[in-house]
Amino acid sequence: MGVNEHVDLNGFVEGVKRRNPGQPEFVQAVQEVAEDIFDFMGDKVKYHEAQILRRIAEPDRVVSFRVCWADDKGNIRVQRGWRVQNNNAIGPYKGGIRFHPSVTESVLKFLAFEQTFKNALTGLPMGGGKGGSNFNPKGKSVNEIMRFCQSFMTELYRHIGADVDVPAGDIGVGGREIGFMFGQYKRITNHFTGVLTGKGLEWGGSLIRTEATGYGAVYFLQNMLTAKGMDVAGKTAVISGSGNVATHAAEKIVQLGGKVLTLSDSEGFIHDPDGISQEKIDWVKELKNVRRGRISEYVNEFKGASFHGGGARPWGVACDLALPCATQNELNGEEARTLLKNGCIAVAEGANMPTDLDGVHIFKAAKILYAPGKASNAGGVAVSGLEMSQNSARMSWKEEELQEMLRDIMRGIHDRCLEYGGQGGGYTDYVKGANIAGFKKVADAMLAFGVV
Ligand code: NDP
Ligand code: 2IT
Repeated sequence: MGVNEHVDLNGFVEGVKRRNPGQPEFVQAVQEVAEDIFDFMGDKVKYHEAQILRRIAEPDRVVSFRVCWADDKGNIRVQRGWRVQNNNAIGPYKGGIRFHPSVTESVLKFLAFEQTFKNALTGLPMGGGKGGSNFNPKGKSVNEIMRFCQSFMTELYRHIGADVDVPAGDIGVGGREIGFMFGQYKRITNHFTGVLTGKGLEWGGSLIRTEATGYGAVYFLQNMLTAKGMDVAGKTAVISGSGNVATHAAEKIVQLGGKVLTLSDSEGFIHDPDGISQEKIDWVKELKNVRRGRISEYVNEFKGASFHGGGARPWGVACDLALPCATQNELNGEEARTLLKNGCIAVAEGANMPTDLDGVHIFKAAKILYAPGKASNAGGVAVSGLEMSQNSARMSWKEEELQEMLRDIMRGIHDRCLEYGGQGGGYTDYVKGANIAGFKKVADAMLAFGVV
């Protein structure tokens, strides 16, 4: 027996806090996973002795770098960039890039940690990573965005590669930014490889990557409802966010006969009691992707809708289904209680860690259908994995084939959650199921490699 057998959950979490001062998001993500993993490890001495969870919670490396660029007035601006390479036990590091003023090392470390479990759950060979910058794209000209992306890639390129680390989009990084970064990577290295995913269809991108996260989250929700003999049709849904994930989740809910009541951004939420139809969703996509406007503008276009400002969140609107699709910690314990009180039966997270730890405990205690982001938002990275396969084989799958693969992968993740999260009496703890299934795959690979 080794010296580590007596470390318990509290001791472990205290150690994580001590080693990561000032990184609350990272500690939160590790604690949430550790609560389930310690339970699972119980008498499984091999994981304790090999310190597997401790090793997964210590990134392989964190690269931090300066990003300088000149704004349109000629002022020199200085930002910080990072790439967190958390774990590559089962495949090259894989995960998005986020440009948002709220980005810190703690945020990217939590995202790279979560990504490690999420990517394992997809069944595809991808490790976990995440990157980004505290750069704020809002209000910047296209030329400023381009210069920033080029400067960011001028350092990042030396840390990534098709078999090393494959970034993609996340908050503030969509097709336009991936284009600027891919262009700069190619210019520096002269290599046309699948080094980024979320690429344009003309230059190596995959069909349905844009839709995959939001659609996948609703497929997961549908799987949870079906397991209980229910359906999306006729149900009301409250969605936060109005970006890539939120608009495509809304689209799929509408396609399946549900009614979407809200969307939001960092300034507040809109409530449309008539339902946000496909036509209205298309208008929001244009607002966000082309005009780069704010969700508050919705009420000028569609009468009957109201805007609730001051950063208000939509969780007080009564609904059957809730899909947080904006950002981390956007749904707290009190809001979780409000959702339950108003009759919400299912929550599927499109964002990463949108529910804080209190909220997670409340949903678990209420035994509702609750899917954590690492399970329900994995459709995006899964189709990124399929984009990597297509790039390696230098071919493209058809849309119907990819749609079926995405549905199949989300079904597979749901099955894995059932396998490890079934609690008897018909209740599935999807958080526990996702944590254990993701952990087991990565942990067993790490055991095979010895002490590295
Ligand atoms: P987008 O940039 O397309 O949209 C982000 C949306 O969230 C915007 O409406 C934005 O509002 C809002 N938002 C961002 N930060 C905050 C904040 N601090 N407070 C309130 N609202 C905020 O990003 P995505 O849709 O791609 O990402 C949304 C979430 O989904 C993130 O958690 C991301 O990590 C996760 N995710 C994304 C995947 C993908 O494939 N894109 C895959 C899996 C998960 P505003 O414009 O005001 O900032
Ligand atoms: O959080 C995520 O899974 C993403 N932002 C997508 C990552 C990817 O590599 O497609």
